[in-house]
Amino acid sequence: MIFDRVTIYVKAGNGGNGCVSFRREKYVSHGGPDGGDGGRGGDIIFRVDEGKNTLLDFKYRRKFIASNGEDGKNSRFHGKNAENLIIPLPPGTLIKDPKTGKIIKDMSDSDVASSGSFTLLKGGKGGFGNTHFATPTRQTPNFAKAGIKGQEMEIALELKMLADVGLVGMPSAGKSTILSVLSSAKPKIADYHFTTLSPILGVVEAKAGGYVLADIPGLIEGAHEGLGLGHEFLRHIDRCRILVNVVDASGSEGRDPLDDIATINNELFQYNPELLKRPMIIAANKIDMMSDENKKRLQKYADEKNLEIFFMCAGIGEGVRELSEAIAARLKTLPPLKVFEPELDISDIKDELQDDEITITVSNGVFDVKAERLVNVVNSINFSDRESTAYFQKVLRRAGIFDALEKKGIKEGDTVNIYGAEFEYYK
Ligand SMILES: Nc1nc2c(ncn2[C@@H]2O[C@H](COP(=O)(O)OP(=O)(O)OP(=O)(O)O)[C@@H](O)[C@H]2O)c(=O)[nH]1
Ligand SMILES: [Mg+2]
Repeated sequence: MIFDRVTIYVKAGNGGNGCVSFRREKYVSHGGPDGGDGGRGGDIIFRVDEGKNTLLDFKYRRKFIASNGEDGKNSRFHGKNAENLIIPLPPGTLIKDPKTGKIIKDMSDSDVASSGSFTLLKGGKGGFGNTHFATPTRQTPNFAKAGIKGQEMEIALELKMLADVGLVGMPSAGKSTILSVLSSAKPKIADYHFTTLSPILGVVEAKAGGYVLADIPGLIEGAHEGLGLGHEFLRHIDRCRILVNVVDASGSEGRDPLDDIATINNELFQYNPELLKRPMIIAANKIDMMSDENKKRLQKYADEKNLEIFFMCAGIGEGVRELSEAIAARLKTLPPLKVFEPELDISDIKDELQDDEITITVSNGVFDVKAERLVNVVNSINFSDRESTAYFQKVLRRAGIFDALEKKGIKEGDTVNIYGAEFEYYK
């Protein structure tokens, strides 16, 4: 079974911490601060790999965590920036928000085509070393900044193949046979239903131009309710510019070809009403066993609906090229493959990730503060150093923590706990 939808977890690397250090030189009793900055964390980057056609790589690996930047070192040595994590995706993959199903990025858009990749998450910046905190009045800054934590999120990947033309029809209508005549693809062909279990692409060279043809597993009435193989595979014709409705014109299985066409149209409609607006061509197959009556009825139907119809015996390749030339000629008049517009701005999601809430719970007279953004700060503070704690106070004030505490009714002398750092509250 094709593996074409998956949810994965990605996290950009954390920035390295800034370093606290002081120059130690012979004959210099009090060297200045020389702690270097932390390195940048790795980005999460997606790249299209033309050689892939499923999301199978993600079957057993669902977590992708970019490396962290290196911590700064003494002598002003900057910590090394981390390598970016590059994740290859098959062409035609959509990146979506798993919660809303909204599209964040279509990896087949012109943006990705020109730059070759899409950066989803930026690695965290490295923290400043204590060198940055020296001022004329603060000559021995005993603190440095921690690196910024890399952002993390879950994303859904969904493959929508890049096929110009999709073959749809009932099982055993001859879809795979047509693909095998027109391209070098080797789909399985047999006289039982659901021979084809996953969509197959073939490249077709016609005189009027080349195109990509997709063979989709057979649909039956009720496919949209999960009958047969279901209609899940129709996802792969979402981008198609032409649909070919392949029908067993002989009615060899006891069904009526016109009913079959209607059934397929209805299943397409159930999946996505938009699909019925796509240009459609009828491929009436198995004419070696077709009655004149059926030929007339099919021709009449096509005329009435203003559809092109091609009669063929795909089993021996007869009439298939004519269909192919008509497809190629028609494609020339149609707009290019559908590209999906983003429905969700990734920077909005990132803001949401950053703009975490401040929660304050009071128990036994202790005000417990939780806010994701403070974790980094708490880790970077040297609580035995007066200037470092003064800096901490400043950050808390700026982040609105003090205001939030006041609202909760804090009084001077009460105890505040922020991720294990405890202190008494004074204005
Ligand atoms: N008599 C006749 N049989 C044909 C013709 N074309 C294909 N067949 C046979 O019809 C059967 C089904 O063909 P496939 O190409 O596997 O049909 P499919 O539409 O891909 O079927 P699924 O993959 O099950 O949906 C096979 O046994 C073919 O040999 C034809 O023109 N005439
Ligand atoms: Mg088939």
